[in-house]
Order: sequence, then C-alpha cells, then structure tokens
Amino acid sequence: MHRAFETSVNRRQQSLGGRWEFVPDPNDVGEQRAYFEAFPDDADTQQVPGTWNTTPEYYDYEGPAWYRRTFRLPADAAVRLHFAGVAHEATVWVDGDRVAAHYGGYTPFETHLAGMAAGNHEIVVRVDNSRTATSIPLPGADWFPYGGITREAFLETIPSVSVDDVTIRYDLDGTEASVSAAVAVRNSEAESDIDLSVSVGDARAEATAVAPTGESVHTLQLGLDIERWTLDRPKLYDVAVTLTDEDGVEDDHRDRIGFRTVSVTETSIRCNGEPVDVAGVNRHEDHPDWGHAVPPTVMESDLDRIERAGCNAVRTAHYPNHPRFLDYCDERGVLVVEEIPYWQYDEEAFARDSVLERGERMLTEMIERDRHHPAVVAWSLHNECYNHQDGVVDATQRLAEVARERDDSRPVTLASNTNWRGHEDRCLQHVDFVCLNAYWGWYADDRNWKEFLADVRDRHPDKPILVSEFGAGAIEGERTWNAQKWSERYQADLLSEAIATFRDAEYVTGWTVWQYCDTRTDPRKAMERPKTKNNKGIVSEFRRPKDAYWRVQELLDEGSSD
Ligand code: ADA
Repeated sequence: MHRAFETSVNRRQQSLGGRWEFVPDPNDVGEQRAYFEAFPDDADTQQVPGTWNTTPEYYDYEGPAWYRRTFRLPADAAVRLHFAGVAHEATVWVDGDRVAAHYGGYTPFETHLAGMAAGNHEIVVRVDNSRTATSIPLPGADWFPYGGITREAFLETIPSVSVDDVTIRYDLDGTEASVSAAVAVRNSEAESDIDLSVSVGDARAEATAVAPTGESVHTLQLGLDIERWTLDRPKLYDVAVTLTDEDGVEDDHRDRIGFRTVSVTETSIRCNGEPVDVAGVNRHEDHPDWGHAVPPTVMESDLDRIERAGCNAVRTAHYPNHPRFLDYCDERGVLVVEEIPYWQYDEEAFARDSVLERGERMLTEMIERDRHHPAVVAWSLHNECYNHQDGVVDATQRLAEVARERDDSRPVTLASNTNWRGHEDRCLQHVDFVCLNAYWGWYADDRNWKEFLADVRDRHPDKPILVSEFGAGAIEGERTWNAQKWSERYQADLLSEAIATFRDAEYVTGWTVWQYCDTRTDPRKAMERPKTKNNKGIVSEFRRPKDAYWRVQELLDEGSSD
C-alpha cells in the first residue's frame, strides 16, 4: 500500500484512497456540531492521498477541515486502521466513535478496531494544518503547511492473534550477521500457544511460545552469511515474520533490511568502515500539483535526477519523507539524513506546553518507522535552533537521549547555524557530527566559507562536518551578462566555489545543497520570496534543471575521475 513491497501476504488489505467528502471548518464548529455523526450535506470532495492546498478553492486554506467516506467489510473482522501521514493534527471517528488522535504530519499512526461487523462503516477524520505557537513546525517556517490526508490510508483485517511489529538488530563480523528479531504479538482473546518464524533472506528461525492476552514480545535469533549493503551494491534482504495460533490461524508481517555499519570518526562518516564523500541535496516533498503528496513516479524521477547529477545523499529537510521514498533510496544506495520538523525554535518555544513532548514523540515515531532502512544513516534532532540558549541545550540533550535509547546503531546530529549567527553553539556537544548551515555569498558576505569552516572546526575539533545547507536563490530562466543575484549563473558559481572549499577541508565529510527543487513557501514568508517560492532549487518546481544542476553534475564528474 505505502511501501515498495508487500507488507503482508495473509492479511486482506483495503485501501482508503480515492475520493472522500470534504468540508473546511474555518470557525472550528465541526466537533460541537458532531460532524462525526452527521456530515454536512453540502460537502465538497478531496482525493486521498492529497492536500487541499493544491486545489484552487482551498489554495491558501489553513485550519481545520473534515473528511468522510464509507468502507465495506465482507465479513466480521478485527481491523487495523493505518494512516501513513495526516498533516498535521488528526482525529478519527469510526461509526461515530472517536478511535484515534495524532499530532505530527510526517509520521504514521494506527489503531486497532476489534469486533467490526460485516457491512458498511463510516470513517470521519478531522484534519488541522494550523500553525500556532505550539505547533511543529512554527508559523513562518520556510515551507508550505500543506493540509490533508497527504499519505496513504488503509485498513487490514487481522486475526485475533497477530504480529504487531518486528524490531531487527544485528551485529556484523565480516560477512556474518547475528540477527536478533524481537516480534511484537497482539492477542485480543485468551492466551494462546503460537508458532513463530522469522526469515531473513534464506535464513530462518522458528519458535513456539505462549501469547498472553494483550501485547507480548518474543525474540528469535538467526545467523546468516550476508553481502553488505553499500552505495555501489545496495543488497537488500526480505524479512518475513509468520505466526500461527493454536487454532491454526495464520498471520504475517513483511519488511526489508540491508546490512551495514555506520560510524563517525573525527573527520568522516563511515559506511562499513569506509569514509563516504557525501554529495547530496536537501529535499522537501513538494510539487505544484501535489504539494506534499508527491506520487511514486515523482519520488522515483526525483531520485533519477539526483543520481544523474552524481549525488549520493538526501537530507530529508525538514521532516521524514514518505516511507516509499526511503525504500527507493535503499534500493539505489542513496544515503539519507532524516530530521524532525523543529525549525528555528528558541528556548521560549521549547518551553511552551507540549512542544518538547510532541517532538520526542515525532522522533520516536520516525525512528520506529525507519530503523530498518539501511539508507538512513543519521537522525537529526532539529534545524537552526537557538543553540546558545540554556533551554535549547536542555531540549537537545533530552532529544539526543531519546534517539539513542531507541537506536544505538546510528549517529545523531543537528543542523546548526548558530556560529554563523555569531553565537557559540552549545548543543553540538550532544551530537556525533556537525550538520552546518550557512549562506555566505547569499545572505551575508562579511566572511567566506574557508575562514568560517576553520573557525567552526577549531570550536568542535573532534567532530566531522557535513555542510547541510548552502546555496543561492535563482529564478528559473534568469540569465544575465553579469551573473548577478537571482540569476542561474550566480547560483551555479556560488555552489562551485563553496564545493571546491569543502573538498579542501579534510574534516568536511560532505555536503547537501540547499535545495533540490524550488518549493512553495509559507504565506507569511512569501513577501520575501520571489514567486512565493524558495528559489534555491537546482531544479525548478517542475524539475527543470537550472545551470546549477549541470554545474553540480560537472563538479561531481570531475571529482569522480580524480
Ligand atoms: C535555512 C533553512 C531552510 C531555508 C533556507 C533558506 O537555512 O534551514 O529551510 O529556509 O534557510 O533558503 O533561507
């Protein structure tokens, strides 16, 4: 449904995609008027997955809105209802009962509904994309707050004893992998004997166990000979978990994994012990026709273009991209740095009710969703926060702890522009490598990259630097004789000079250009942004290459033949 492979063979999966009834609710009266019991008669429609902000009627609409549709079950069933992404706050009712609520537009949520009867059912979702003082991101963050059920929604019928999830951990010794698979089992009835099996590629482990009522975890061990996942040969292994209960009812859960290590030295990020020259782009999920809900063809053609430029990495600025996009990165050997959407928070913002708690949950959900992707090499905690302030340092320490508790196999980072703003970054002590954002030659000219990098290195001598943002705005088609700002040549020249400097600094492990494509910006920022876009894309919003695209390609081509 939402992945590049089948997540179950046994379960009946039913898409909730397609046309839903839709009403915006600018005065926020829907709950009081119980739209979940009686939906307004004059409703419009919207497609799922999709965003209302690409349809002319609701182009600028920010606020609550309601969706409704029916679905039909062929037989009595227990159902798992999954939303891959609702931007940004969701409340869900089924047949008038409130069954789920979730905050955060870029991570999934699901709920289990036991004892659903055969026949027709109604599902209603309240979606709210308002940005407020406690939202993540905040008002004014530099991307458009597209609202809607922007990723797949589906349901699957599950037996009373089912596989809820699997967590794979492994140790590598050369080509040998020791795998531990922790299978989470859900049992909605009386205790049951179960047969479990886990296979990874051709290796298989089996166990019998007792599944008590409720949730339980059963860990199986396997050893196998593997080929490592590398950028050049991104070998993947299918993971299948099967369960049979004492009545002989079967369930399964499928995933995919690649085996590799990620480590950090003082000068580099390493994959399988080898330093990687990271050369990449920052990618927002954005397209004029689809907003955040870019379809799989665009995900793949984005990766085609990114690879054709010679790049090997994507920073999914500033939020977890679609899980299928990560599947494609796994398949192609494209590295990913993933981030949660804390964008320019100061200590006052972090101190507001629920802001830290929401972020901790988003971080946890991102790691739980994406921990098996070999392409994902680091978790980024935030972007351009006020890292000299006490409250931000404390929040960072907490977030780093959460990330490491959930996953000790990947480094943790954050994107800092604190030194660039002239302050001392006190948060970097809590992370493993530095992601550095700066815009010399665009927003500021008083220093240059060379001097600046040397200064940051002096302050953080034990951590490699990934230049996570640098760039210049270029209006597509703007070609002048003198390469002035906003022209394609200015952008191309700025990128060449910066990249040449990065290559000369042995502690710079790589860079990700800001940004892949031009993106629609928040209406509050639009007055500072020509065409109401962030125009720093090396391709336009419709993915037409600018001069900078070809320049990056040329530079990477020269670099690879050195
Ligand atoms: C920041 C920010 C980006 C974008 C960029 C810009 O570094 O992290 O999201 O806004 O600036 O284009 O100014």
